Amino acid sequence: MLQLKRAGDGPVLKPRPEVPWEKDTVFNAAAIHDKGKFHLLYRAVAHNPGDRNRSWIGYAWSSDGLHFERLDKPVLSPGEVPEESQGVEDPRVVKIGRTFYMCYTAYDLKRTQVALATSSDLVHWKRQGVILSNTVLGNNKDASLFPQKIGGRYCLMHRPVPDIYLSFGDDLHTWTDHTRIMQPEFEWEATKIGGGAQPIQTKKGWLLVYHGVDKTMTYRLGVALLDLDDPTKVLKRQREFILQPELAWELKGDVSNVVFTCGAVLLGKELWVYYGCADSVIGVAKGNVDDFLNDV
Ligand code: BMA
Repeated sequence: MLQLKRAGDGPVLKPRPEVPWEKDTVFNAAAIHDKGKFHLLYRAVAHNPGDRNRSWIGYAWSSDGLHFERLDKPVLSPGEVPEESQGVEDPRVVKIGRTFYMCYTAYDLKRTQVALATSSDLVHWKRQGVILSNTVLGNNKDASLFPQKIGGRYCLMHRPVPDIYLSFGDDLHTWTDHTRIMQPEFEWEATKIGGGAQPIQTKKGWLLVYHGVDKTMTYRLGVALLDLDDPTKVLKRQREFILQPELAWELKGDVSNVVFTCGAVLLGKELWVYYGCADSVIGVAKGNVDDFLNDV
């Protein structure tokens, strides 16, 4: 059974009071390991008068995965297009070829839609627009591309409430074969589930760290394995969650009782899961993937 253990002696990223757009909270970060470094694209909220919880996306990097440097300016800001008037939220990043693809939630107070931006350096991002609108399956979020094409097509994970879906596309704008792959099953995910970290390739399948929300709105993390060639097939799903809110800053914050991931890194057997704590700070917890994959 896989259980994550917290690494470091506290949050790895906290808000910077002197930086206007991230002065109150940082959370829900995409994570990717590239060219020997850990990279985070994280969500930040500033409770400035008039901002009403608007979200920005910032960029941080680290050699050891625990101590991060970051830019002073956000890499993506709300309000540049109408669909994002109220925020750019919960990024998830994969690299296909030489390009980084960031799916994020475009929020305009009425709709949450899946948007995409691309980059060659993780700093400069080019908006590709909304790629899965609310007209397809209703409000949608928690999206990530798979880090490679499958059967010659792009594969997109997303979450129209309350289930996790996959869709397929020849390009990044037209999605077909919408397939529900996971529904809430266990008590700790009774209200809804959603994609968490970007799907991570292992020899045994695509590893999916996802979140589950119980009846009391506590967010926990779980793990599943999808077939490499046909990821609509769930090969295994662990009954027990792998992380739940326990520390002071996970139990209390902007939204209390939340651990929520948008990104993980697999180094050898060691899985590093970056997670937002109570929508306020970012932590990291690790586990050995063999604890989950051994009997597959
Ligand atoms: C979800 C998402 C996350 C957030 C979580 C808990 O719906 O919007 O960004 O961390 O709620 O507030």
